[in-house]
Amino acid sequence: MSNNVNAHRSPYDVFSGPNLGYVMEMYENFKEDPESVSPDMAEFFRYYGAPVMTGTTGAHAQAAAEVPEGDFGKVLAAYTLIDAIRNYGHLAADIYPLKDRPRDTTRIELSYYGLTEADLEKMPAALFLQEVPATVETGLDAVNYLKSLYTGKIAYEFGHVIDEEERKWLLSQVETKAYKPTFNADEKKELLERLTKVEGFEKFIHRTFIGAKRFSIEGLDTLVTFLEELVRRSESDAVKKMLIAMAHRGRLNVLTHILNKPYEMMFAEFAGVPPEPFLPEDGSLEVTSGWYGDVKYHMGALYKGEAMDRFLAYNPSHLEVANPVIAGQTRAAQEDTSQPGAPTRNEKDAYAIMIHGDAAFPGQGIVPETFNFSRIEGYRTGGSIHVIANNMIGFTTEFWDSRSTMYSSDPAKGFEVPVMHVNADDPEAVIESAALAFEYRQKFGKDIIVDLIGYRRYGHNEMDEPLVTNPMMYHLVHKHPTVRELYGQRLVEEGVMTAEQVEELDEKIFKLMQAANDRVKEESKDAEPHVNDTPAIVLEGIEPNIETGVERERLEKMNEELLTYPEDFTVFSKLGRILQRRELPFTNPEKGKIDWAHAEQLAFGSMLQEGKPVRLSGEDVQRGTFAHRHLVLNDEKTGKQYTPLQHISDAKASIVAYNSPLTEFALVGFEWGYTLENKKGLTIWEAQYGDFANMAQAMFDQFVAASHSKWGQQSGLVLLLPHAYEGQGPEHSSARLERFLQLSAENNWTVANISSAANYFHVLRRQAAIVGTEQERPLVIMSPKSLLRHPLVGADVEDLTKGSFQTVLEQQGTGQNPEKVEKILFASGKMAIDLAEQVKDGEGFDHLHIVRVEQLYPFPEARIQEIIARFPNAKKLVWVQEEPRNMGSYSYALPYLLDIAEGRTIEYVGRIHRASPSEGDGASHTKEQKRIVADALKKDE
Ligand SMILES: Cc1ncc(C[n+]2csc(CCOP(=O)(O)OP(=O)(O)O)c2C)c(N)n1
Repeated sequence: MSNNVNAHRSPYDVFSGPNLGYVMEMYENFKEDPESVSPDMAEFFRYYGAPVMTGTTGAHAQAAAEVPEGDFGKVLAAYTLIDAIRNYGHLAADIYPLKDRPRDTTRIELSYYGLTEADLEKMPAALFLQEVPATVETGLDAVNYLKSLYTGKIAYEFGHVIDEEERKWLLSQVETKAYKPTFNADEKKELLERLTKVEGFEKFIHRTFIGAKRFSIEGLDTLVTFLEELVRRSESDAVKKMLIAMAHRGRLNVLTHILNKPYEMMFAEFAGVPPEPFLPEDGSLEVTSGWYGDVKYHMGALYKGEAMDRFLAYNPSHLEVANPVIAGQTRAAQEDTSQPGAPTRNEKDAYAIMIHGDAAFPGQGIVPETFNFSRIEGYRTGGSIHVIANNMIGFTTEFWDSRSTMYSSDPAKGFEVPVMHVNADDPEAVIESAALAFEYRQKFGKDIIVDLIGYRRYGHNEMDEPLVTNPMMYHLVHKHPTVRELYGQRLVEEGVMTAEQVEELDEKIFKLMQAANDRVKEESKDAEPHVNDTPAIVLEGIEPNIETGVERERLEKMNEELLTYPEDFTVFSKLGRILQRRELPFTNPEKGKIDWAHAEQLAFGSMLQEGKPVRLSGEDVQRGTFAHRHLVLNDEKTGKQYTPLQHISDAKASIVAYNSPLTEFALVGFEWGYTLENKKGLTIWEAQYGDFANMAQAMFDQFVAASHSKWGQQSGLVLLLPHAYEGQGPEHSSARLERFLQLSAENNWTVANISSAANYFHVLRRQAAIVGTEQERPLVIMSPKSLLRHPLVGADVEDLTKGSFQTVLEQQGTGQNPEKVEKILFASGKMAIDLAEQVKDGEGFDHLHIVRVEQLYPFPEARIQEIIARFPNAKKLVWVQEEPRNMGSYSYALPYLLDIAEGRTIEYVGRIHRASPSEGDGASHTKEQKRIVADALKKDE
């Protein structure tokens, strides 16, 4: 049968001539008085609206001619029934392995529409199906045929897919049974063997490592079958990389059977001996691990297949958070960033598979956040395949306490994502659903969901007794045969295998596992447990003084190019004038300095010329929250965009800035994922205001701060978090610097609060220099607001042509008479500039010196020691900050100050302990800020 079923044509197509005239007359009557027509007809008109006069020729018209006069109401009812089967068949489908949910057939009963079998037998099947299978002759056959498709082991929900072409395609695939497996005996035996391995692996661990947590897949064994089918199809469709995000459940099985992590490695992990000796010698498997490590069901792997790579993302226990990470990583895998301009992309090269939990999917907000990326230019990946590993329970919580929707998948419907609910006990149906999901993704480049419905054979983990909390479900589970047993029985019934052969297969697989475990025991006899020392390279930190200056000629030429626009491009005139001032630092330095955004653009441009791409993403980043950046310009007349940095000469890499959706949590995850795959340049996330970074806290805790130590995953992600006390109230003041400092250890990242545009230029370039090297680590910048254009912050061209990032700067003007200095102030970022504004050239401030701590972590202890050694009479070290005492950097810096104080006293100047980061009104802020500056600068009596 062809794929040409016209599943959604208008029911009016079947009427022509006098029949159509009759229907129209009835419709007119209905409009005047709905009760003047029969109830079924009234419902039909309500549903389909006014009759339309299209499709009155060809097959339908001929078929219509065969409808006996006077049966219009019945035909209309039959149409409504057919439509209902397609739309509501899922309610009656056989998708629950435990059969503990009623199958609702109400809306697909003939009687519901006033129809009898005899009525339908009088109608030709061609009325309802364009391509009629040989066995289908009458309308009744057509109804039964469609019922068999829509109420079987796969239930389809396509009604919410608005795109007509897509919906037609989906229905036609179902109605032509396009992907129904037609396995021969050998293929069936092979499938049973694979299912036996999936089950055997879990059983073997259960018996051998008693009491070990493994978050068994059992009850959803065919999740592996599903992935196997995706692998098969992807490989034959020239996909280069498949990237999977999943949580704990079933992960070990997926690692083993999809990522090809050897049984020996898995058993070694359970036995607590090093798994590395069992890595395949052919180099096909890459498993990284940090020095501190993580539990085995959080570890990922990369399998480098001959045809395609398969990657399983490392994940923390936080459910669903790996989804945006894998989306970002997939995006990077699809992109080529090695050419000037914007990156180019091939969405067929790589795709993401996201495996969700049925409780987590509707419960976690990061799920819709990630779905929202799926069709947005800067974040799309051409469709992810989603699987809800639906075991009908979350920990001990049953579905009615987990969600307000009927299906776990329902929240995705707003994104028009087609949904299939599949009975996980039927491996062939599972394969069919995987095939349809893959082909849909490849054809339409959009997301699709398979809600794989099974059960959980044990408690949340294998030590839990689920009968305590979920007795009704578990009475059923305990009686329920396994997928392998069911499929084995089916093959016996079909005569493909004997019961003995099924049994032998089970024993064969058990022996396979046994042999693997024996090898582990034998070869690990003398193995030492892991030593958890931080590697020396990590402890060494970033090599000091990486030279990051750029020749003046290069900067000057680039600057000119950045201010040259295509002839047919009109920059908004006021902005054009503002940008033109960027000429001054080069032509008339007395009149203008290089401000923050200007320094940033010159840094970006220089990176592009060095082959280092830049991706900037965040809310309103093209212009910049504070209207400072203008990396992307908009033509005042046409609205066309122009990105000058995409057009500079000698560029060898791409640059792009995407205004992001109003999302933080998933977005940080996305950009983080991007950095794992693209190791060439800078990937930057900028928060609108730093306080919104709060929304992504779990990403910082679980990934950005800790991934190197846990999983051996390095990233050079840059976070720009506007932070400074400028009277904007409790939220828009603080990026919660203290949280980043609290997470700082083992050189896991750099945390900076910079007070000079030149130093910003150099830190960006230093960051670009370490990406992709062993020194790679994230960079967290408390970025400025009012400082963006502050004259004391601006740079001269010469500041960019030489030197390197300075972890510490000394305030010009102070400390000129070392003998006279009584106290040394330490401040960062805007606080340092507030002090600088007062001390000016230092006159009247001989009693103090100011040290700007530009890099807070790693704390530049040695540099600071060198500085304070120059001031023999300084008896006091004063930490000055804007934030309350329990926030900001004071608590973090205090132990370092104590270390270097050598008898000097340590003083704190800043806001007192507060529950909220800052006062709410501008006047109080100004007063408090003045008080802090005055306290810090005063000469002690
Ligand atoms: C964000 C988050 N909240 C809570 C938990 C604790 N937790 C672990 S598993 C689980 C139940 C998950 O249920 P479901 O999504 O159905 O997946 P299943 O474990 O049943 O496969 C919970 C609440 C967690 N891991 N992550």
